[in-house]
Amino acid sequence: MPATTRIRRWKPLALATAAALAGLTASTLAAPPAAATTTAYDTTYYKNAVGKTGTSLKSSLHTIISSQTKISYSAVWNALKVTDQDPNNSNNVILLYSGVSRSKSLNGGDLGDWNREHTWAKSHGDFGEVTGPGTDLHHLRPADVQVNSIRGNKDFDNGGSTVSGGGGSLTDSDSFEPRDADKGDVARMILYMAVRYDGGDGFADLEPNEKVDNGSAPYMGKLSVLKQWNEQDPPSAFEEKRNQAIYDTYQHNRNPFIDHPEWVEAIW
Ligand SMILES: [Ca+2]
Ligand SMILES: [Ca+2]
Repeated sequence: MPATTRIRRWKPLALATAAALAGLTASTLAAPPAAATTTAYDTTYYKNAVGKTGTSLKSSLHTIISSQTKISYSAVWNALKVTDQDPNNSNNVILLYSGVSRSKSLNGGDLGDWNREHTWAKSHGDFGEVTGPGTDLHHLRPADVQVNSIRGNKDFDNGGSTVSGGGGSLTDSDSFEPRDADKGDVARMILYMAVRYDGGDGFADLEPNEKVDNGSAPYMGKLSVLKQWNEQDPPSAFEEKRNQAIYDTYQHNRNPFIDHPEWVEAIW
């Protein structure tokens, strides 16, 4: 499989500089759209989606990514040991929210263990742990048992007090803010779930909204904050590698927002 190559077609800064040299003022320039990216999959996997926007893009992506292999909840343990392996220590996984590197063998439910975090909280739409959204690796990450418990089923938003052992993550009574390095990852996982699950397969239609008290409704907030986080924390090599591993080895589908983060703005 070819590695995903991210090529910026043009850079807003370079354009602004060129415009300044040409004697134009910045105010004469239209605000540039999020930089378009091209990937090795645009002429194959994403062929029917490229060039579309809005509900048409969302619908095309839903069809594309819904063709997938599904794995059981018990198989998720070993998959995460591969997808989330510490690039500097093959005995460990990197934990979401805290960024801690922890032994793969410490998977479990006790204090000091890591477990399987449903970034889209499984109670939001009540999909549980049966094969389906509850076992979809694109939003499952290893997390510290205690930090996972603090996050619980809260929606995502900015603000709160420091989460103990949370790597800089914050929380208050109704929301959770991941550490900066995980903000974009969380946004892209949530929005993947919204596109992938549209009410078929016997599961709820998952969608983002602007609330932080969604409870068991099949919604996750806050969309405006998730969009900011997607811009603020672009896809990292770690995130791209895990997307590739899920595609190559486990589910054979991709998270379009890791390949094309600008598609977040194109849809929402
Ligand atoms: Ca990140
Ligand atoms: Ca949906």
